[in-house]
Amino acid sequence: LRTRVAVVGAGPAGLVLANVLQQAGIDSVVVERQSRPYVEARARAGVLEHRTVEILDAHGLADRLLAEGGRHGSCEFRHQGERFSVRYQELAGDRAHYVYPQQFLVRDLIAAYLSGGGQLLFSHPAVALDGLDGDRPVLRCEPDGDAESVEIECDFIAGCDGFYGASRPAVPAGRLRAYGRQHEFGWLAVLAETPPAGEEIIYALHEDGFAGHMLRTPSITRFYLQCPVGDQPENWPDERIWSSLHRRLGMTAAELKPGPITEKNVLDMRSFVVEPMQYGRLFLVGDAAHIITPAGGKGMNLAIADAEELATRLLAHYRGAGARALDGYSAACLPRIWQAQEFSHWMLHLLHSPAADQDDSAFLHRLQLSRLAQLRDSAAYATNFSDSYVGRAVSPGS
Ligand code: RFL
Repeated sequence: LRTRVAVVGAGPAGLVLANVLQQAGIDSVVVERQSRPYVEARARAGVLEHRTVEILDAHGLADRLLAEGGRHGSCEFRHQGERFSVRYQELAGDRAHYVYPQQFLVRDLIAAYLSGGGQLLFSHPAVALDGLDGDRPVLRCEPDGDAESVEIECDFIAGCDGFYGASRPAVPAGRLRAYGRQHEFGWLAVLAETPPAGEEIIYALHEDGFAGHMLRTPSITRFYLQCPVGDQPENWPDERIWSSLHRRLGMTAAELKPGPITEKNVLDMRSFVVEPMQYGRLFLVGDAAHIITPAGGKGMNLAIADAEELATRLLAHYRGAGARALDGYSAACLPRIWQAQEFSHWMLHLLHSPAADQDDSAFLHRLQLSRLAQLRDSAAYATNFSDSYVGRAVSPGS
């Protein structure tokens, strides 16, 4: 096969990139390790920033999301019986979040790409990326089953294959610098068939640990429960999950009705960034280049922002702007990524109860309570939070 841009991975990053290129008449082939039903059912994120929706809408990719997604502009914090809301939409100049499950967006992006004539090879894991420092890189896939391997010769490879993909490891040792942190607590992520208990995302600080109530759809809710590092989902039978949620969120079973739990995973609470996000003709996009904890809901938004940045630069390159357009990709993305990392880290330490066996746990807990009080009492603090939480206002392409 031959194409101009080979895209590895059909997650939000790869699919936004492929759609934007296609609309500009630049051909691409997307290869995806998993099957179509699998990626269309993989429930992960659900919070889209204002700017992300602007990017999608500018490319005609937001119709369903705008019709079906909920618009949300305030969130609630709880601690020891006290509750207060931060109206971030008001504080951030009418920017709001849209709540729309990631798998729905992936489904919409796949449909748009295929209906435009795009080539998307499911169940085709990339296994080798060669010639990245030359003019004609080659991507090799080994399809599931007995099918023969596929080679795609291209101008550029976009590595949009997530943290555990094949792209980043294809860069020779010593060419990328990695910055990372493994956090000292875990999160049990739960997906349940129960309506949300109210219209706001709720962050509850509790001596047993943080609990989060996240919106997804009118009948499905995501919850997070802080747990020790290395904890296992088997330690969390459904009854324990519901009783912990009720206790930490300060809700009765009538307010938050237990329903079937469809997923429980202990998340790897890790932050990670590589610099630069390019090696030769390979560009790393989204989770392939950086991961962020779910605190603050930034991962999918960063992935889509990277994809848009790369698409804009590839377009400029094919319109004759020369190599400089592409060379600036990494430097253009990294400030936004570090800003999101800093926010997510701050949020993590706002939400988490320090482990009781930590020497300085009482001190850290006082800091946590001070952050919460400032968020409640200081308009300037809450405005700064809102600006970061809902994402900066930048028009697509600027
Ligand atoms: P993805 O979505 O992981 O897509 C990568 C795709 O690449 C495929 N792949 C390969 N394909 C071909 N060959 C190979 N060798 C391959 N290796 C992998 C994979 O099958 C997959 O289809 O990365 P992308 O596009 O960069 O998007 C990133 C987002 O998915 C991620 O940042 C978010 O889901 C993170 N995240 C959240 N982000 C938010 O913005 N808001 C949220 O509220 C939020 N909640 C979450 C989250 C992530 C979670 N988990 C489980 C990781 C909640 C959870 C529970």
